Amino acid sequence: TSEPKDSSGDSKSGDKLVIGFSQVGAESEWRTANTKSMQEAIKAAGHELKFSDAQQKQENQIKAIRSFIAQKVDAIVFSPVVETGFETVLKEAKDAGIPVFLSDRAVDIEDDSLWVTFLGSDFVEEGRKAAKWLVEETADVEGDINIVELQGTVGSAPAIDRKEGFEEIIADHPNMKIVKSQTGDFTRAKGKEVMEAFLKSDGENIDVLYAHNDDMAIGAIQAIEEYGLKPAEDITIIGVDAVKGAFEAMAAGKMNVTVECNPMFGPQMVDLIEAYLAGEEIPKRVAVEESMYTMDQAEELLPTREY
Ligand code: GYE
Repeated sequence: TSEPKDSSGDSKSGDKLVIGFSQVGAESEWRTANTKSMQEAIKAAGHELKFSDAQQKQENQIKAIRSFIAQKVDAIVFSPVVETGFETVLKEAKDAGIPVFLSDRAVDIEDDSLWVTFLGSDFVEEGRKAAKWLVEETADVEGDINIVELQGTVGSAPAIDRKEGFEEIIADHPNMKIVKSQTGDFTRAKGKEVMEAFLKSDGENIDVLYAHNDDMAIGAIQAIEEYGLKPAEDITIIGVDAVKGAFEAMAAGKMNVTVECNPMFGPQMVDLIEAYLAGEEIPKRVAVEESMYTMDQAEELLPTREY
């Protein structure tokens, strides 16, 4: 446990916490930046981190959480790979009196007493932003706009929500159609592979790629070039995350836009954990702040990007 904070918000006590962090994996640039942010923030605050990489597998996360419970950690930070199926293990943590802080991704569980708070982005809003950009960009286009979609990990909060937000906006534009949609599991390799299949079946009729993250967009850009088309010209490329790789692709004229999803919330998470353990009231939902960036801003902003 930690002592109350002073008015500056800094922890007065040197109390060292043991924090278990069950991370999703290392599937994307976003994820590695998020891991680094969390590791650095926990270290800087003088706490001990027990880190577990689940390699995008739910069973690994369940094992990791059980091991954190057995080790009697002070708090668990948990980034659930998918939304469902964690009820039992979260109940075990609650019964052991160990608070769970949801990081980045939400769970779809009715009993919200199983976690303290959810700190992460609004993925539905990110999907809306992507679609709104496309609506504006294609305002003058007559006729159908054929969109292919690379979804994130099946059953994950960002894949479900980014699809929902995007579809909500294009629903008002009957000329916009998602003609193909498949998961690329948030990785470059899978993004490339699935885009190759999309191109092979109907390459000349694809107008837009909406990728649920930049890594898949970057993999797809490679597939488009190998197929003999020009990314960002022949096919409009929309990504999410705003990682460096996207800024590089935009600066090279190969990607049109990326919606920001900020992974650098390690310090915010540490603050929440300390505040909670000091007896403060914590909101059930804490949002991360973010924006969006287009090709024309890429060169100027690239050197300033933290991830
Ligand atoms: O967008 C993607 C990563 O959960 C917000 O997971 C995160 C997503 C992120 O693999 O790149």
